[in-house]
Amino acid sequence: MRLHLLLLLALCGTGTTAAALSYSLRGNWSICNGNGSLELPGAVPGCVHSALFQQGLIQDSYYRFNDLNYRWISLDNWTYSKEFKIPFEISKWQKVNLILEGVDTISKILFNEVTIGETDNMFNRYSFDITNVVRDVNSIELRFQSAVLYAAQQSKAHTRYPVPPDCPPLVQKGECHVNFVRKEQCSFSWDWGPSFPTQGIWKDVRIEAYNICHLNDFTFSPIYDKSAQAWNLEIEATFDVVSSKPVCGQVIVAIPKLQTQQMYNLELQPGKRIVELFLNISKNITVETWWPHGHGNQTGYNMTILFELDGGLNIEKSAKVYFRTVELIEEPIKGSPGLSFYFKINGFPIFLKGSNWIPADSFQDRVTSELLRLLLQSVVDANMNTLRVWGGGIYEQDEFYELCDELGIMVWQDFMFACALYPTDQGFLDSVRAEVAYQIKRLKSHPSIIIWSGNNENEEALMMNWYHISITDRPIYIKDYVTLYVKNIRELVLAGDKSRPFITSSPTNGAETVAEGWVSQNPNSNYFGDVHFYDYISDCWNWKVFPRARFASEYGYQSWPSFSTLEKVSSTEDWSFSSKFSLHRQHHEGGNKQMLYQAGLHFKLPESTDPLRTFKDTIYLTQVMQAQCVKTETEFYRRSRSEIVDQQGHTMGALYWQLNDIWQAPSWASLADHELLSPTNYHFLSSLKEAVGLCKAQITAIISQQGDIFVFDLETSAVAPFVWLDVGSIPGRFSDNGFLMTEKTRTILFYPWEPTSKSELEQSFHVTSLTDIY
Ligand code: BMA
Repeated sequence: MRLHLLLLLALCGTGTTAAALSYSLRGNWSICNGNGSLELPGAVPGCVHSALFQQGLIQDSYYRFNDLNYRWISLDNWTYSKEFKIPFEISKWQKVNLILEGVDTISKILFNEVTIGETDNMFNRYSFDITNVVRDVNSIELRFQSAVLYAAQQSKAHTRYPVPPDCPPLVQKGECHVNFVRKEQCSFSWDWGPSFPTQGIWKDVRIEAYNICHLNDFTFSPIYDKSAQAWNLEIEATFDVVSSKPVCGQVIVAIPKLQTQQMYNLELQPGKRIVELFLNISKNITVETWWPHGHGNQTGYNMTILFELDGGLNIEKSAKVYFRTVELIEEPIKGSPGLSFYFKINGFPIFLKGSNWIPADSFQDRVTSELLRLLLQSVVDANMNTLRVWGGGIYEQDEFYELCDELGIMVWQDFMFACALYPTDQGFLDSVRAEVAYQIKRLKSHPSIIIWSGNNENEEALMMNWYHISITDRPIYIKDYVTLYVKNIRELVLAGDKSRPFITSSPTNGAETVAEGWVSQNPNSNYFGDVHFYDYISDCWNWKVFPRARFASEYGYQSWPSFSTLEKVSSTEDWSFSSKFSLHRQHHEGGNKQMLYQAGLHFKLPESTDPLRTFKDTIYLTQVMQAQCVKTETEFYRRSRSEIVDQQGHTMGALYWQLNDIWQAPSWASLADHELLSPTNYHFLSSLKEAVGLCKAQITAIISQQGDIFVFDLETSAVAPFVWLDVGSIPGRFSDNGFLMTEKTRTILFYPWEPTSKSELEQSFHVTSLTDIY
């Protein structure tokens, strides 16, 4: 057995005490289903689906129709258990806690056969006192209840009035009542995603033992004092003091690069204690601020905090501190009614250009550091500076935000509520309050997060009456809305984090929403706040159809993923646009028809005699259509920054829907299987279907290697629009793609993300241009 024993603090010098020991319960556990007919090993962190797959008991869940075939997994009630010996003398410790960083979702926890607690929120962190039940040899059991069954029970128990929507649209093939459970909302299906309501322990589990006192967590917020023209740092440390007497000592906070060191005296009374420290940085020292990508550096400073307490107890922590200010500016605009809606970073107005982020996989244990880094690096490589972490997914893992800090990606952080109304009974609110307080603490020290937003589209759902609520019943739902997002979530944000703005919803009218009692008649107004805009009927080459809004936080068009992506999860009979598979993977009503309609406005639709060729060409054309539509719309928003036309304009943000995909299916994503659409610009004087003189372009490539990079020297026999270079499943990025080739030769670079060879690339290489289907 591998011991995961971590000595948190070094024993240094005579009389120095180890403050705490931590023993991780990561690794192998046993899993069994409700009636005991299935027993298997499973990894923690992980989930039942992944364990079944790893044992060869199920196929890849994303293959063909397996989302339906494997529905039984999430309808069963599974148990995770483990027996273990603690590799240190447990009786020597005054307090022992079981810490669960993430449990998915509904479970009862037994420790040495004693029930020690329950969980009902995958976004919360749980800590249970096990001092009186822990022994040297222990057993632990998490008895899960299916989140789908739990959600149904909760909805049924809510008898006073319904809380819609009951179920997702049939086309999504999902589960019902997700709004009654604090779990990733899109795990019950979405209009781009499958239904995989996982069960399991999705984050770290450990045992923590300590004497005297323990530092539970610490946070910090840099605050700029305008009048003194100096930076300060507010530090907050939370302690559990288990000593029966007060614990005294001192704290030393140091930021060497800023020549800053400060010492404070400390007296901690027994019990849970919060220590607040205020660090002044001399105004004579130049502090380099953190800037978004494209606007400056992301300078950070190493800080250490050393608590030297009675009895030789030393607790030392270190962190990277970044300094930046953020303001949301809502002020009158000359020549336009309403208010502006834009962000100033370090006092400088910045256009937010980027996209919306969804969970990178249905099974979070498959989301690796490498995947996050590749996706986020692609964001900056494409010259984006912002991602919106959308409210139907998850609060992302720490590494996501650390990378955003490092890369200069601004994060618009939703709280995890989306496209639904929510209950507000006390149990639900208590769970949400714990979740929100915890997430604020966990995330507030990241400079990348520039705004908190209460939910995704719930103000709009309510006020545009998506669920056909009678006008007489509406006040009940407005009251619930205000209770949840204003009286609870907003209150917690204001108390826990003064360093960034909060809005109740997206889209919202900002200050106007507040003035109208927290719900606006039309939350999607062009004159206030942000908008979400989707139109699949109008011609997307006509920029006049787009709203000249203050801030477009969602807009987009669907396309199909590349054939090489689909090939892995389908079989030959699936390879046509009208196959059962193609209909099954499309979760947006009418989506496949909408794509062909939009493509048909400017392109000839593929009609090869070879059905596979037609399928591949159709996929390609949906991507070309999507690229053109998103380009036209994005350029419109960028132009609208400096214009007021018909009293509308001053757009200061364009975040298209959506950056990434959760599985291989049609969606609004333009970054899937690690490919990146090009930012290159060009203008067509007519629809391509009317262009005359286009003839079939023979495009060849000579591939050579230069260090880690591959050079593709292309040559074409004719003008070729939308040249698409494809290297199958070899992950990497082309320096340009989807481009118009008017010149005879062109050199494109390929940056592989994993080691590959020239011959592998030559074998996988495939090039398509519009002339192939004309
Ligand atoms: C918005 C988003 C998502 C959805 C997208 C495309 O409503 O917030 O809920 O996936 O549009 O329909």
